[in-house]
Amino acid sequence: MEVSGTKCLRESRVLVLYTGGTIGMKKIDGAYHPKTGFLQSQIKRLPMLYDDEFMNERSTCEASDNCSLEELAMPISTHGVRVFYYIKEYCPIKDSSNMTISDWIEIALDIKNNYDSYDGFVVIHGTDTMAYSVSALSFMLENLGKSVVFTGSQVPIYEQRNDGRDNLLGALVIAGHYIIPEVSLYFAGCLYRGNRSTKVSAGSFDAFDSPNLPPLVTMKVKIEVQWDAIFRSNNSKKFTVHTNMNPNIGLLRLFPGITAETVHAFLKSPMMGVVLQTYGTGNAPNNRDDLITEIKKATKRGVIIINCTQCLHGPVVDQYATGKILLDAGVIPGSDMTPEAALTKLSYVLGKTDLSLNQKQELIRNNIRGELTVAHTKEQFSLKDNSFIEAVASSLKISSSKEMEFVRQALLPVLMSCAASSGNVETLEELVNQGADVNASTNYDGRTPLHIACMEGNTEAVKFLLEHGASTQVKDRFKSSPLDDAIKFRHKEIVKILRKAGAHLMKTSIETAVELCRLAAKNRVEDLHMWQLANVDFNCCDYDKRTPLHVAVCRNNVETVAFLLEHRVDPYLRDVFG
Ligand code: ASN
Repeated sequence: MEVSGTKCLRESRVLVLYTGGTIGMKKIDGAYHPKTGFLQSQIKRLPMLYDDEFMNERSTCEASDNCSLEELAMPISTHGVRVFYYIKEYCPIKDSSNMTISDWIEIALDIKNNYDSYDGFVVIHGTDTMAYSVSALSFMLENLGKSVVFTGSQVPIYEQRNDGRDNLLGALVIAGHYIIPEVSLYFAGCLYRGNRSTKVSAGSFDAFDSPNLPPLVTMKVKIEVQWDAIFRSNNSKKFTVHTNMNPNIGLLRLFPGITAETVHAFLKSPMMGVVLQTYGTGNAPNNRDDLITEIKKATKRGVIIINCTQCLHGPVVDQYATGKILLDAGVIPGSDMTPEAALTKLSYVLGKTDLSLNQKQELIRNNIRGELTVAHTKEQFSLKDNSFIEAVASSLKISSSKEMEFVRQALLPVLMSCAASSGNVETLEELVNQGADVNASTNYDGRTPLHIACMEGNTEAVKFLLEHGASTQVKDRFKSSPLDDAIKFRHKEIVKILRKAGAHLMKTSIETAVELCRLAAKNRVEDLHMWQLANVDFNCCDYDKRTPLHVAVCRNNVETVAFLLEHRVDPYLRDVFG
Protein backbone atom coordinates (compact mmCIF):
# COMPACT_ATOMS: atom_id res chain seq x y z
CA MET A 1 0.00 0.00 0.00
CA GLU A 2 1.29 3.44 -0.90
CA VAL A 3 0.00 6.39 1.07
CA SER A 4 2.63 9.08 1.37
CA GLY A 5 3.76 9.03 -2.25
CA THR A 6 6.95 7.11 -1.40
CA LYS A 7 7.00 3.56 -2.75
CA CYS A 8 7.29 0.79 -0.21
CA LEU A 9 10.23 -1.36 -1.37
CA ARG A 10 10.66 -3.32 1.81
CA GLU A 11 8.96 -3.98 5.12
CA SER A 12 10.66 -4.72 8.40
CA ARG A 13 9.49 -5.76 11.85
CA VAL A 14 10.94 -4.42 15.08
CA LEU A 15 10.16 -5.61 18.60
CA VAL A 16 10.25 -2.81 21.16
CA LEU A 17 10.92 -3.88 24.74
CA TYR A 18 9.68 -1.06 26.94
CA THR A 19 11.30 -1.42 30.36
CA GLY A 20 10.56 2.12 31.63
CA GLY A 21 12.39 5.42 32.01
CA THR A 22 11.44 9.07 31.74
CA ILE A 23 10.28 8.81 28.12
CA GLY A 24 6.93 7.33 29.17
CA MET A 25 6.60 8.97 32.59
CA LYS A 26 3.96 11.43 33.74
CA LYS A 27 4.27 14.23 36.30
CA ILE A 28 2.18 13.52 39.38
CA ASP A 29 2.49 15.80 42.46
CA GLY A 30 5.56 17.46 40.99
CA ALA A 31 7.55 14.23 40.37
CA TYR A 32 7.84 11.97 37.33
CA HIS A 33 6.34 8.50 37.73
CA PRO A 34 6.15 5.55 35.31
CA LYS A 35 2.57 5.21 34.00
CA THR A 36 1.31 1.97 32.48
CA GLY A 37 0.04 2.18 28.86
CA PHE A 38 0.84 5.90 28.63
CA LEU A 39 3.78 5.74 26.21
CA GLN A 40 1.92 3.76 23.53
CA SER A 41 -1.06 6.14 23.69
CA GLN A 42 1.29 9.12 23.21
CA ILE A 43 3.16 7.47 20.33
CA LYS A 44 -0.10 7.01 18.42
CA ARG A 45 -0.53 10.79 18.40
CA LEU A 46 2.79 11.37 16.63
CA PRO A 47 2.64 11.14 12.82
CA MET A 48 6.37 10.46 12.37
CA LEU A 49 6.03 7.40 14.59
CA TYR A 50 2.54 6.25 13.70
CA ASP A 51 0.95 6.30 10.23
CA ASP A 52 -2.68 6.72 11.22
CA GLU A 53 -4.02 6.82 7.65
CA PHE A 54 -2.21 3.63 6.70
CA MET A 55 -3.32 1.83 9.85
CA ASN A 56 -6.97 2.78 9.20
CA GLU A 57 -6.80 1.51 5.64
CA ARG A 58 -4.99 -1.67 6.57
CA SER A 59 -7.50 -4.44 7.03
CA THR A 60 -7.11 -6.68 10.03
CA CYS A 61 -6.39 -9.74 7.88
CA GLU A 62 -3.38 -7.93 6.41
CA ALA A 63 -2.00 -7.39 9.87
CA SER A 64 0.75 -9.75 10.79
CA ASP A 65 -0.21 -13.19 12.01
CA ASN A 66 0.80 -14.90 15.26
CA CYS A 67 1.59 -11.78 17.31
CA SER A 68 -0.35 -10.87 20.42
CA LEU A 69 1.12 -7.34 20.54
CA GLU A 70 -0.60 -4.46 18.76
CA GLU A 71 0.93 -3.71 15.36
CA LEU A 72 2.07 -0.11 14.85
CA ALA A 73 3.37 1.19 11.53
CA MET A 74 5.73 4.08 10.83
CA PRO A 75 5.28 6.05 7.62
CA ILE A 76 7.35 4.76 4.67
CA SER A 77 10.86 6.16 5.01
CA THR A 78 12.78 7.96 2.29
CA HIS A 79 14.63 4.65 1.80
CA GLY A 80 11.30 3.05 0.89
CA VAL A 81 11.08 0.99 4.06
CA ARG A 82 7.88 0.55 6.08
CA VAL A 83 8.82 -0.31 9.65
CA PHE A 84 6.21 -2.20 11.66
CA TYR A 85 6.81 -2.31 15.39
CA TYR A 86 5.28 -3.99 18.37
CA ILE A 87 5.67 -2.68 21.91
CA LYS A 88 6.04 -5.14 24.76
CA GLU A 89 5.53 -3.15 27.94
CA TYR A 90 7.23 -4.61 31.00
CA CYS A 91 5.35 -5.18 34.22
CA PRO A 92 6.09 -3.04 36.11
CA ILE A 93 7.78 -0.38 34.00
CA LYS A 94 10.62 1.03 36.07
CA ASP A 95 12.72 4.06 36.70
CA SER A 96 16.10 2.64 35.68
CA SER A 97 17.52 3.34 39.15
CA ASN A 98 15.52 0.28 40.19
CA MET A 99 17.05 -2.05 37.60
CA THR A 100 18.88 -5.18 38.72
CA ILE A 101 20.66 -8.11 37.10
CA SER A 102 17.34 -9.97 36.84
CA ASP A 103 16.02 -7.16 34.59
CA TRP A 104 19.00 -7.64 32.25
CA ILE A 105 18.16 -11.33 32.13
CA GLU A 106 14.51 -10.59 31.32
CA ILE A 107 15.54 -8.37 28.38
CA ALA A 108 18.04 -10.98 27.13
CA LEU A 109 15.45 -13.77 27.27
CA ASP A 110 12.84 -11.66 25.48
CA ILE A 111 15.29 -11.08 22.65
CA LYS A 112 16.16 -14.78 22.58
CA ASN A 113 12.52 -15.91 22.52
CA ASN A 114 11.62 -13.49 19.72
CA TYR A 115 14.89 -13.56 17.81
CA ASP A 116 13.64 -15.32 14.70
CA SER A 117 10.40 -13.35 14.43
CA TYR A 118 11.80 -9.82 14.13
CA ASP A 119 14.38 -8.00 12.00
CA GLY A 120 15.63 -5.86 14.88
CA PHE A 121 15.04 -4.86 18.49
CA VAL A 122 14.68 -1.58 20.38
CA VAL A 123 14.95 -1.46 24.16
CA ILE A 124 13.37 1.59 25.81
CA HIS A 125 15.17 2.16 29.10
CA GLY A 126 15.69 4.92 31.65
CA THR A 127 18.87 6.88 31.11
CA ASP A 128 20.29 6.68 34.64
CA THR A 129 21.53 3.09 34.43
CA MET A 130 21.24 2.58 30.68
CA ALA A 131 25.02 2.40 30.21
CA TYR A 132 25.14 -0.56 32.65
CA SER A 133 22.25 -2.45 31.02
CA VAL A 134 23.44 -1.84 27.46
CA SER A 135 26.96 -2.99 28.40
CA ALA A 136 25.63 -6.08 30.20
CA LEU A 137 23.44 -7.05 27.24
CA SER A 138 26.37 -6.61 24.84
CA PHE A 139 28.10 -9.47 26.67
CA MET A 140 25.03 -11.60 27.37
CA LEU A 141 23.94 -11.74 23.71
CA GLU A 142 26.51 -14.01 22.10
CA ASN A 143 27.01 -14.19 18.29
CA LEU A 144 24.41 -11.49 17.76
CA GLY A 145 23.34 -11.10 14.14
CA LYS A 146 20.65 -8.38 14.44
CA SER A 147 20.45 -4.78 15.62
CA VAL A 148 19.60 -4.23 19.28
CA VAL A 149 19.25 -0.51 20.02
CA PHE A 150 18.72 0.97 23.48
CA THR A 151 17.15 4.40 23.81
CA GLY A 152 15.25 6.63 26.21
CA SER A 153 14.94 10.31 26.96
CA GLN A 154 15.63 13.09 29.39
CA VAL A 155 12.13 14.59 29.08
CA PRO A 156 8.88 12.59 28.71
CA ILE A 157 7.48 12.25 25.23
CA TYR A 158 4.21 14.00 26.13
CA GLU A 159 5.94 17.28 27.05
CA GLN A 160 6.00 19.99 24.36
CA ARG A 161 9.81 20.14 24.27
CA ASN A 162 11.10 16.62 24.57
CA ASP A 163 13.89 14.44 23.23
CA GLY A 164 11.93 11.19 23.47
CA ARG A 165 10.25 11.62 20.10
CA ASP A 166 13.50 11.96 18.11
CA ASN A 167 15.34 9.33 20.13
CA LEU A 168 12.64 6.71 19.63
CA LEU A 169 12.31 7.66 15.97
CA GLY A 170 16.07 7.31 15.38
CA ALA A 171 16.26 3.99 17.24
CA LEU A 172 13.34 2.54 15.24
CA VAL A 173 14.79 3.77 11.95
CA ILE A 174 18.16 2.15 12.71
CA ALA A 175 16.69 -1.15 13.95
CA GLY A 176 14.25 -1.24 11.02
CA HIS A 177 16.70 -0.29 8.25
CA TYR A 178 20.17 -1.56 9.12
CA ILE A 179 21.77 -4.74 10.34
CA ILE A 180 24.20 -3.43 12.91
CA PRO A 181 24.77 -6.63 14.88
CA GLU A 182 25.72 -4.95 18.13
CA VAL A 183 23.97 -3.88 21.30
CA SER A 184 24.03 -0.14 20.75
CA LEU A 185 22.66 3.04 22.30
CA TYR A 186 20.91 5.77 20.33
CA PHE A 187 20.68 9.24 21.78
CA ALA A 188 20.59 12.80 20.41
CA GLY A 189 21.39 11.89 16.80
CA CYS A 190 24.19 9.40 17.49
CA LEU A 191 24.33 5.64 17.69
CA TYR A 192 27.07 4.54 20.06
CA ARG A 193 28.48 1.10 20.72
CA GLY A 194 26.63 0.20 23.93
CA ASN A 195 29.62 -0.99 25.91
CA ARG A 196 31.56 2.17 25.02
CA SER A 197 28.90 4.60 26.17
CA THR A 198 28.35 6.41 29.43
CA LYS A 199 25.91 8.98 30.77
CA VAL A 200 27.73 12.32 30.82
CA SER A 201 24.97 14.84 31.49
CA ALA A 202 22.01 14.99 33.83
CA GLY A 203 20.63 18.19 32.35
CA SER A 204 21.35 18.11 28.63
CA PHE A 205 19.67 16.34 25.76
CA ASP A 206 23.18 15.12 24.80
CA ALA A 207 23.07 12.82 27.80
CA PHE A 208 25.45 10.15 26.45
CA ASP A 209 28.90 9.99 25.01
CA SER A 210 31.28 7.29 23.85
CA PRO A 211 34.54 8.91 24.91
CA ASN A 212 36.95 6.45 23.34
CA LEU A 213 35.14 5.47 20.15
CA PRO A 214 33.43 7.71 17.58
CA PRO A 215 29.70 7.09 17.00
CA LEU A 216 28.79 4.15 14.76
CA VAL A 217 26.03 6.14 13.12
CA THR A 218 25.29 9.85 12.98
CA MET A 219 21.87 11.08 11.93
CA LYS A 220 22.49 14.14 9.83
CA VAL A 221 20.56 15.16 6.71
CA LYS A 222 21.85 11.81 5.54
CA ILE A 223 22.27 8.84 7.85
CA GLU A 224 26.00 8.17 8.02
CA VAL A 225 26.90 4.62 9.05
CA GLN A 226 30.56 3.85 9.79
CA TRP A 227 30.41 0.31 8.40
CA ASP A 228 34.14 -0.24 8.96
CA ALA A 229 33.69 0.37 12.67
CA ILE A 230 30.87 -2.11 13.25
CA PHE A 231 31.93 -4.96 15.50
CA ARG A 232 31.22 -8.35 13.99
CA SER A 233 31.29 -11.57 15.89
CA ASN A 234 32.10 -14.96 14.42
CA ASN A 235 28.79 -15.62 12.74
CA SER A 236 29.41 -19.28 12.07
CA LYS A 237 27.97 -19.90 15.53
CA LYS A 238 24.31 -19.66 16.47
CA PHE A 239 22.99 -16.74 18.47
CA THR A 240 22.79 -17.68 22.16
CA VAL A 241 22.07 -15.90 25.39
CA HIS A 242 24.19 -16.16 28.51
CA THR A 243 22.12 -15.54 31.62
CA ASN A 244 24.33 -16.74 34.43
CA MET A 245 25.56 -13.33 35.59
CA ASN A 246 27.66 -13.24 38.76
CA PRO A 247 26.43 -10.64 41.31
CA ASN A 248 29.64 -10.59 43.42
CA ILE A 249 31.22 -7.66 41.63
CA GLY A 250 32.02 -4.09 42.61
CA LEU A 251 33.45 -0.70 41.66
CA LEU A 252 36.10 0.84 43.91
CA ARG A 253 37.23 4.40 43.23
CA LEU A 254 40.61 5.35 44.68
CA PHE A 255 40.97 8.73 46.38
CA PRO A 256 43.90 10.32 48.17
CA GLY A 257 43.99 8.98 51.71
CA ILE A 258 41.78 5.90 51.16
CA THR A 259 42.43 3.55 54.08
CA ALA A 260 43.68 -0.03 53.85
CA GLU A 261 40.68 -1.02 56.04
CA THR A 262 38.25 0.31 53.41
CA VAL A 263 40.03 -1.60 50.67
CA HIS A 264 40.20 -4.74 52.83
CA ALA A 265 36.48 -4.57 53.67
CA PHE A 266 35.60 -4.03 50.01
CA LEU A 267 37.70 -6.88 48.65
CA LYS A 268 36.71 -9.54 51.16
CA SER A 269 34.62 -12.60 50.25
CA PRO A 270 32.13 -13.03 48.56
CA MET A 271 33.64 -10.36 46.27
CA MET A 272 34.94 -12.04 43.09
CA GLY A 273 35.52 -9.23 40.62
CA VAL A 274 36.37 -5.57 41.10
CA VAL A 275 36.82 -2.57 38.84
CA LEU A 276 39.48 -0.42 40.46
CA GLN A 277 39.12 3.17 39.28
CA THR A 278 42.58 4.65 39.35
CA TYR A 279 44.17 7.99 38.55
CA GLY A 280 45.18 9.19 35.08
CA THR A 281 46.74 6.46 32.94
CA GLY A 282 45.99 3.84 35.59
CA ASN A 283 48.06 4.99 38.54
CA ALA A 284 47.83 4.22 42.26
CA PRO A 285 50.10 5.37 45.12
CA ASN A 286 53.42 3.49 45.17
CA ASN A 287 54.20 4.71 48.66
CA ARG A 288 51.31 2.81 50.24
CA ASP A 289 52.42 -0.76 50.95
CA ASP A 290 49.33 -1.27 53.11
CA LEU A 291 47.00 -0.70 50.12
CA ILE A 292 49.03 -2.75 47.66
CA THR A 293 49.26 -5.63 50.16
CA GLU A 294 45.43 -5.77 50.36
CA ILE A 295 45.16 -5.76 46.58
CA LYS A 296 47.84 -8.47 46.22
CA LYS A 297 46.13 -10.66 48.83
CA ALA A 298 42.85 -10.40 46.91
CA THR A 299 44.31 -11.26 43.47
CA LYS A 300 46.17 -14.21 45.06
CA ARG A 301 42.80 -15.46 46.38
CA GLY A 302 41.50 -15.36 42.79
CA VAL A 303 39.62 -12.06 42.88
CA ILE A 304 39.82 -10.55 39.37
CA ILE A 305 40.65 -6.84 39.55
CA ILE A 306 40.52 -4.60 36.45
CA ASN A 307 42.33 -1.29 36.33
CA CYS A 308 40.17 1.44 34.75
CA THR A 309 40.97 5.12 34.74
CA GLN A 310 38.84 7.73 36.49
CA CYS A 311 39.33 9.90 33.39
CA LEU A 312 36.65 9.97 30.73
CA HIS A 313 39.08 9.84 27.81
CA GLY A 314 42.18 7.75 27.14
CA PRO A 315 43.40 4.30 28.13
CA VAL A 316 45.28 2.74 31.03
CA VAL A 317 48.94 2.31 29.99
CA ASP A 318 51.97 1.20 32.00
CA GLN A 319 53.86 4.47 31.67
CA TYR A 320 54.58 5.24 35.31
CA ALA A 321 55.94 3.35 38.31
CA THR A 322 52.65 4.18 40.02
CA GLY A 323 50.87 2.17 37.33
CA LYS A 324 53.34 -0.72 37.16
CA ILE A 325 52.85 -1.39 40.85
CA LEU A 326 49.27 -2.52 40.17
CA LEU A 327 50.36 -4.77 37.32
CA ASP A 328 52.84 -6.42 39.70
CA ALA A 329 50.01 -6.88 42.21
CA GLY A 330 48.07 -8.98 39.67
CA VAL A 331 45.66 -6.26 38.51
CA ILE A 332 44.59 -6.52 34.84
CA PRO A 333 44.92 -3.29 32.80
CA GLY A 334 41.49 -2.39 31.41
CA SER A 335 42.73 -0.35 28.44
CA ASP A 336 40.02 2.18 27.53
CA MET A 337 37.01 0.27 28.90
CA THR A 338 34.30 2.27 30.59
CA PRO A 339 33.72 1.29 34.23
CA GLU A 340 30.21 0.15 33.22
CA ALA A 341 31.63 -2.17 30.56
CA ALA A 342 34.36 -3.49 32.86
CA LEU A 343 31.88 -4.19 35.68
CA THR A 344 29.33 -6.00 33.54
CA LYS A 345 32.07 -7.90 31.71
CA LEU A 346 33.26 -9.17 35.09
CA SER A 347 29.74 -10.31 35.96
CA TYR A 348 29.51 -12.10 32.58
CA VAL A 349 32.95 -13.71 32.66
CA LEU A 350 32.63 -14.80 36.31
CA GLY A 351 29.34 -16.43 35.35
CA LYS A 352 31.19 -18.74 32.97
CA THR A 353 31.70 -21.30 35.70
CA ASP A 354 33.16 -23.89 33.36
CA LEU A 355 36.25 -21.72 32.71
CA SER A 356 39.43 -21.80 34.80
CA LEU A 357 40.68 -18.63 36.53
CA ASN A 358 43.33 -18.26 33.82
CA GLN A 359 40.76 -18.51 31.03
CA LYS A 360 38.55 -15.92 32.76
CA GLN A 361 41.50 -13.53 33.12
CA GLU A 362 42.31 -14.05 29.44
CA LEU A 363 38.75 -13.13 28.42
CA ILE A 364 38.94 -9.98 30.57
CA ARG A 365 42.18 -8.96 28.87
CA ASN A 366 40.83 -9.62 25.36
CA ASN A 367 38.45 -7.63 23.26
CA ILE A 368 35.31 -9.78 23.06
CA ARG A 369 32.56 -7.33 21.99
CA GLY A 370 34.47 -4.28 20.85
CA GLU A 371 34.55 -2.97 24.44
CA LEU A 372 38.28 -2.20 24.53
CA THR A 373 41.09 -1.20 22.22
CA VAL A 374 43.90 -3.73 22.05
CA ALA A 375 47.27 -2.13 21.39
CA HIS A 376 48.61 -3.36 18.04
CA THR A 377 52.19 -4.47 17.98
CA LYS A 378 52.26 -4.82 14.20
CA GLU A 379 52.02 -1.74 12.06
CA GLN A 380 48.52 -1.34 10.67
CA PHE A 381 48.09 -2.12 7.01
CA SER A 382 47.66 0.95 4.91
CA LEU A 383 45.76 1.11 1.68
CA LYS A 384 48.78 2.79 0.15
CA ASP A 385 50.54 -0.59 0.32
CA ASN A 386 47.94 -2.11 -1.93
CA SER A 387 49.45 -2.07 -5.35
CA PHE A 388 46.29 -3.00 -7.24
CA ILE A 389 44.17 -0.18 -5.87
CA GLU A 390 47.11 2.18 -6.13
CA ALA A 391 47.49 1.29 -9.81
CA VAL A 392 43.80 1.95 -10.46
CA ALA A 393 44.06 5.22 -8.58
CA SER A 394 47.09 6.34 -10.55
CA SER A 395 45.49 5.43 -13.88
CA LEU A 396 42.55 7.56 -12.83
CA LYS A 397 45.04 10.32 -11.97
CA ILE A 398 44.01 10.30 -8.35
CA SER A 399 46.30 11.83 -5.80
CA SER A 400 44.41 13.13 -2.77
CA SER A 401 43.74 10.72 0.07
CA LYS A 402 40.05 11.60 -0.07
CA GLU A 403 39.77 10.53 -3.70
CA MET A 404 41.86 7.47 -2.97
CA GLU A 405 39.42 6.51 -0.20
CA PHE A 406 36.63 6.92 -2.70
CA VAL A 407 38.28 4.46 -5.07
CA ARG A 408 38.87 2.06 -2.20
CA GLN A 409 35.22 2.20 -1.16
CA ALA A 410 34.14 1.56 -4.72
CA LEU A 411 36.55 -1.26 -5.47
CA LEU A 412 36.74 -3.37 -2.34
CA PRO A 413 33.09 -4.57 -2.45
CA VAL A 414 33.43 -5.46 -6.13
CA LEU A 415 36.61 -7.42 -5.46
CA MET A 416 34.94 -9.17 -2.50
CA SER A 417 32.06 -10.26 -4.71
CA CYS A 418 34.40 -11.57 -7.39
CA ALA A 419 36.34 -13.56 -4.80
CA ALA A 420 33.10 -14.88 -3.24
CA SER A 421 31.85 -15.86 -6.67
CA SER A 422 35.00 -17.77 -7.59
CA GLY A 423 35.37 -19.16 -4.06
CA ASN A 424 38.83 -17.70 -3.64
CA VAL A 425 39.27 -17.68 0.13
CA GLU A 426 42.84 -16.38 0.02
CA THR A 427 41.74 -13.26 -1.84
CA LEU A 428 38.80 -12.83 0.50
CA GLU A 429 41.20 -12.95 3.42
CA GLU A 430 43.54 -10.43 1.84
CA LEU A 431 40.69 -8.06 1.10
CA VAL A 432 39.32 -8.33 4.63
CA ASN A 433 42.81 -7.59 5.97
CA GLN A 434 42.76 -4.47 3.83
CA GLY A 435 39.59 -3.32 5.51
CA ALA A 436 36.93 -4.65 3.13
CA ASP A 437 33.49 -4.92 4.72
CA VAL A 438 32.26 -8.52 4.54
CA ASN A 439 28.69 -7.28 4.34
CA ALA A 440 29.08 -4.56 1.72
CA SER A 441 26.76 -5.12 -1.19
CA THR A 442 28.21 -4.50 -4.58
CA ASN A 443 25.36 -3.48 -6.66
CA TYR A 444 21.95 -2.03 -6.96
CA ASP A 445 20.35 -5.32 -5.97
CA GLY A 446 21.80 -5.31 -2.51
CA ARG A 447 23.50 -8.67 -2.83
CA THR A 448 26.35 -9.33 -0.40
CA PRO A 449 29.42 -11.58 -0.83
CA LEU A 450 27.58 -14.19 1.30
CA HIS A 451 24.60 -14.19 -1.07
CA ILE A 452 26.97 -14.77 -3.96
CA ALA A 453 29.03 -17.50 -2.28
CA CYS A 454 25.78 -19.28 -1.26
CA MET A 455 24.39 -19.04 -4.76
CA GLU A 456 27.59 -20.35 -6.34
CA GLY A 457 27.93 -23.14 -3.79
CA ASN A 458 31.37 -22.04 -2.57
CA THR A 459 31.35 -23.75 0.79
CA GLU A 460 34.78 -22.61 2.00
CA ALA A 461 34.03 -19.00 1.09
CA VAL A 462 30.74 -19.24 2.99
CA LYS A 463 32.58 -20.54 6.06
CA PHE A 464 35.20 -17.80 5.81
CA LEU A 465 32.61 -15.03 5.43
CA LEU A 466 30.58 -16.28 8.39
CA GLU A 467 33.69 -16.51 10.55
CA HIS A 468 34.46 -12.90 9.69
CA GLY A 469 31.08 -11.49 10.63
CA ALA A 470 28.97 -11.86 7.49
CA SER A 471 25.33 -11.47 8.37
CA THR A 472 22.92 -14.28 7.58
CA GLN A 473 19.93 -11.97 7.94
CA VAL A 474 20.53 -9.63 4.98
CA LYS A 475 17.92 -9.59 2.29
CA ASP A 476 18.61 -8.47 -1.27
CA ARG A 477 16.29 -6.36 -3.37
CA PHE A 478 14.20 -9.42 -4.15
CA LYS A 479 13.80 -10.20 -0.44
CA SER A 480 16.16 -13.19 -0.72
CA SER A 481 18.50 -14.09 2.11
CA PRO A 482 21.71 -16.12 1.64
CA LEU A 483 19.73 -19.13 2.95
CA ASP A 484 17.09 -18.62 0.25
CA ASP A 485 19.87 -18.63 -2.36
CA ALA A 486 21.44 -21.81 -1.03
CA ILE A 487 18.01 -23.50 -1.10
CA LYS A 488 17.22 -22.26 -4.57
CA PHE A 489 20.53 -23.44 -6.03
CA ARG A 490 20.35 -26.69 -4.08
CA HIS A 491 23.55 -26.42 -2.05
CA LYS A 492 22.79 -28.84 0.77
CA GLU A 493 26.06 -28.46 2.67
CA ILE A 494 25.71 -24.67 2.69
CA VAL A 495 22.11 -24.84 3.91
CA LYS A 496 23.37 -26.94 6.81
CA ILE A 497 26.23 -24.52 7.59
CA LEU A 498 23.87 -21.55 7.51
CA ARG A 499 21.37 -23.30 9.78
CA LYS A 500 24.17 -24.11 12.22
CA ALA A 501 25.09 -20.42 12.18
CA GLY A 502 21.52 -19.55 13.18
CA ALA A 503 20.16 -18.54 9.77
CA HIS A 504 16.41 -18.93 9.52
CA LEU A 505 13.77 -18.50 6.86
CA MET A 506 12.59 -14.92 6.78
CA LYS A 507 9.76 -14.88 4.27
CA THR A 508 6.20 -14.69 5.64
CA SER A 509 4.39 -17.98 5.96
CA ILE A 510 2.10 -17.07 3.02
CA GLU A 511 5.05 -16.23 0.74
CA THR A 512 6.67 -19.51 1.73
CA ALA A 513 3.46 -21.47 1.15
CA VAL A 514 3.06 -20.00 -2.35
CA GLU A 515 6.59 -21.15 -3.26
CA LEU A 516 6.11 -24.60 -1.71
CA CYS A 517 2.78 -25.08 -3.51
CA ARG A 518 4.51 -24.20 -6.78
CA LEU A 519 7.15 -26.86 -6.13
CA ALA A 520 4.49 -29.38 -5.04
CA ALA A 521 2.57 -28.72 -8.28
CA LYS A 522 5.72 -29.51 -10.28
CA ASN A 523 6.54 -32.61 -8.20
CA ARG A 524 9.96 -31.14 -7.31
CA VAL A 525 10.82 -33.40 -4.36
CA GLU A 526 14.52 -32.52 -4.44
CA ASP A 527 13.70 -28.82 -3.96
CA LEU A 528 11.22 -29.60 -1.21
CA HIS A 529 14.00 -31.55 0.48
CA MET A 530 16.17 -28.40 0.46
CA TRP A 531 13.39 -26.51 2.22
CA GLN A 532 13.06 -29.31 4.71
CA LEU A 533 16.80 -28.96 5.55
CA ALA A 534 16.09 -25.28 6.22
CA ASN A 535 13.44 -26.31 8.75
CA VAL A 536 10.38 -25.08 6.87
CA ASP A 537 6.91 -25.84 8.18
CA PHE A 538 5.18 -27.78 5.39
CA ASN A 539 1.81 -27.11 7.03
CA CYS A 540 1.89 -23.46 5.92
CA CYS A 541 -1.05 -22.30 3.81
CA ASP A 542 -1.42 -20.02 0.80
CA TYR A 543 -4.13 -17.35 0.38
CA ASP A 544 -6.84 -20.02 0.04
CA LYS A 545 -5.47 -21.87 3.05
CA ARG A 546 -4.18 -24.59 0.69
CA THR A 547 -1.09 -26.47 1.76
CA PRO A 548 1.55 -28.04 -0.53
CA LEU A 549 -0.14 -31.36 0.24
CA HIS A 550 -3.46 -30.13 -1.17
CA VAL A 551 -1.68 -29.19 -4.40
CA ALA A 552 0.34 -32.39 -4.67
CA VAL A 553 -2.78 -34.53 -4.15
CA CYS A 554 -4.71 -32.54 -6.78
CA ARG A 555 -1.90 -33.05 -9.31
CA ASN A 556 -1.52 -36.70 -8.41
CA ASN A 557 2.15 -36.13 -7.60
CA VAL A 558 2.68 -39.32 -5.65
CA GLU A 559 6.36 -38.75 -4.76
CA THR A 560 5.62 -35.31 -3.34
CA VAL A 561 2.64 -36.61 -1.35
CA ALA A 562 4.81 -39.38 0.11
CA PHE A 563 7.59 -36.92 0.93
CA LEU A 564 5.25 -34.46 2.63
CA LEU A 565 3.53 -37.14 4.69
CA GLU A 566 6.95 -38.36 5.76
CA HIS A 567 7.67 -34.87 7.06
CA ARG A 568 4.87 -34.46 9.55
CA VAL A 569 2.35 -32.77 7.28
CA ASP A 570 -1.15 -32.72 8.71
CA PRO A 571 -3.40 -34.47 6.12
CA TYR A 572 -6.55 -33.11 7.81
CA LEU A 573 -5.99 -29.38 7.20
CA ARG A 574 -8.91 -27.80 5.31
CA ASP A 575 -8.65 -25.04 2.74
CA VAL A 576 -11.20 -22.20 2.41
CA PHE A 577 -13.38 -24.44 0.25
CA GLY A 578 -13.67 -26.91 3.11
N1 ASN B 1 15.38 8.45 36.33
C1 ASN B 1 15.14 8.23 34.94
C2 ASN B 1 15.48 6.76 34.64
O1 ASN B 1 16.63 6.44 34.54
C3 ASN B 1 15.98 9.15 34.11
C4 ASN B 1 15.66 9.14 32.63
O2 ASN B 1 15.20 8.18 32.07
N2 ASN B 1 15.93 10.23 31.96
O3 ASN B 1 14.60 5.95 34.55
